[in-house]
Amino acid sequence: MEDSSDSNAEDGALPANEYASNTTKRQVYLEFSQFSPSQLKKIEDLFDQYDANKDGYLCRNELKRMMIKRRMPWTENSLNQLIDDVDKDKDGKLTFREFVMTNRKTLEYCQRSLAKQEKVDFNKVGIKGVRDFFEAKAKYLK
Ligand SMILES: [Ca+2]
Ligand SMILES: [Ca+2]
Repeated sequence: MEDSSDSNAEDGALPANEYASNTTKRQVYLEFSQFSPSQLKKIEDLFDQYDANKDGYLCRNELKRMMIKRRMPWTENSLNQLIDDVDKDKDGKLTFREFVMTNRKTLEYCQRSLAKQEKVDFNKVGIKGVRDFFEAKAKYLK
C-alpha cells in the first residue's frame, strides 16, 4: 500500500493504473471494430485467464502455455514470429491491445483460407459457418 498521508484521490476513484488499463481496454474495443464486443470480451477473458502473474501482459511463457492448452499448432519460431509481429513496443510481452492484434491476424488468416474454398457444407458448418464463408468471400475476393 502507498502512504495514505499524501493521497489526494477522491473517494471511490479507481487507482491510477487500474483506471489507465480500463481506459486502454475501452480504446481497444473501439479500435478493433471488426470484432463484436462479445468477441472482444472473449479475447479479454482469454487474456486474463492466461496472464498467470496478473501483471497485465502476456509474456512468452504465458503465450506458450496458452498455445499448448488450446492445442494450437506452434513452434518456437512461430511463437517468436507472432510476438515480433505485434510487439510494437518491443518489450517481448503482449499488452491486451497487442494480443487482440494476434487474434486479428488469426482471424484474417482463417478468413483468407475460407475465401479460397469453393463451397462449404451447410450440414457441417451450420448457418453461421455459411455466413462467415460469404463474408470472407466478399472481403477477399472482390
Ligand atoms: Ca503476465
Ligand atoms: Ca509489447
